[in-house]
Amino acid sequence: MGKNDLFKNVLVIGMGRSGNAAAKLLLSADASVTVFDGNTSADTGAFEDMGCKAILGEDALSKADPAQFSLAVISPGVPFDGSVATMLKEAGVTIWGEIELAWYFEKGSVLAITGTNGKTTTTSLLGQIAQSYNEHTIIAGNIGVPYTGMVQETSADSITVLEISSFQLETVTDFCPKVSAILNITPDHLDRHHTMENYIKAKQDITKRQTKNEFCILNAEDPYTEEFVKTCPASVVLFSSGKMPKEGFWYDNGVIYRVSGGQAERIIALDETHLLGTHNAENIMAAIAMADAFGIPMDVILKAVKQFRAVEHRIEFVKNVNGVDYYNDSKGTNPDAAIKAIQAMNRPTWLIGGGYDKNASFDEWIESFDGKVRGLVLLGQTAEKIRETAQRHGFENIYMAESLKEAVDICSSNAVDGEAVLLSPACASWGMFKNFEERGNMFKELVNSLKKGLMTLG
Ligand code: UMA
Repeated sequence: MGKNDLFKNVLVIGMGRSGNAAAKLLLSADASVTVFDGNTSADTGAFEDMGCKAILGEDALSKADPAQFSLAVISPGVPFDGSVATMLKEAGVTIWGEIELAWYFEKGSVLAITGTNGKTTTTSLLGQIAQSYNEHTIIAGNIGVPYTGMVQETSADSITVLEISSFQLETVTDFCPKVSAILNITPDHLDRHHTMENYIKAKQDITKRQTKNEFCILNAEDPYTEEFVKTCPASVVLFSSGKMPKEGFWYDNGVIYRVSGGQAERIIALDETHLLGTHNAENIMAAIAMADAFGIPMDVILKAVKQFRAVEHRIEFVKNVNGVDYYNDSKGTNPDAAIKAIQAMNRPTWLIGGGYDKNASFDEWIESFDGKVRGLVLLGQTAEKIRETAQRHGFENIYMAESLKEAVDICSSNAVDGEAVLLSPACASWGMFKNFEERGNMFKELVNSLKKGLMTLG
């Protein structure tokens, strides 16, 4: 089907950030656009003002004859095996995700990052490196800036640095980055992908169209990405924070090396950067490896790495109140990310956790407390499940909170000089907040309103 036919009558599924940007892009390509949302009370105003038709609710969609659509563009949060996608597939409608739609319009080079954790830090860091090399750099994707909203700014000489989630990778077909990276794979989003195999497959699909002319950066210490080395269609570059790889990048004892022909050459020490922890050394190696594979000179790369600062909502220091350090790790949306945050704490810590249930297991998270967590304050859908897990592991100092405000109050009235309070929920924010940013911003507001020498009052 040619572009004109494909874009004749497009259905955009989901009226969030992704759907909004996709609709605008399609309209600018003279498509006729209908937007759909499963929420029957979604606000259609902004879309209708743009010139889109709107359909709310699945009943209305089935009555609107789904077969009329030449293409559907599905938002990442809408399951690809859910009832709406199934209805469209059965009606013979081609379904693209926002990445595939944007790719259709891409004119420059794409560097794309996926993985369970570290995506946002690595994307931001690589974005900063690329920007220092080529001003015409765009940073987009799951990071919160829809790729479809930025792609029209691309040109033959531009670089697009993308953070891509497993949700977005479920729907890629032709998308082909020049350099990709899979940082790590640990259980996450199993409510959506159902099995670990499906989740791993989605992550690996970042390389679906790559050949040996393109590169894929893989973590040699992660069993799933290490296994993928054998079948990855792209030229692989490894990084490792354990055993030295024969070729690639290696982190050992505070120093990052470049390894070539079995010879390690020191390139930078972690304490020359503003980032902390082994997980960040891995993110730095991945960003350096990607930039290097793309052809950015090492001196340019290292200068940008030294300047880079941690991203918002990721073990972000908020404030010291009455001798207590408050950290916002709202982006710790799965147990593995939350474990990294606990490991990074160097004081006894009051931990705020819990949120949306993604069918995760919390055992390893609780085990990682390792005497460091003084009290656990739980909220959200998973609170009871986490409490049961913690008690099973013999952790008893647990408080239940109805709201984030109550959780902060419990922590501020218990934590003493020399301790820390960490919001690192190990769960998504959905259900109580729009997204992790809203949760993190509210935490920061609550912390910033704590008074020195006083507790907050209900
Ligand atoms: N909706 C339905 N049916 C459903 C589910 C949702 O109609 O079954 C509707 C909702 O009513 C809502 C709209 O879809 O109106 C929301 O769409 P969305 O959930 O795709 O959210 P967007 O605002 O479009 O944001 C999406 C990504 N969200 C998700 O993947 C859940 C954002 O990633 C991304 O930044 C943005 O596109 C731009 O690309 C956020 C995220 O939480 C940060 N990602 C997950 C993560 O990082 O763990 C994967």
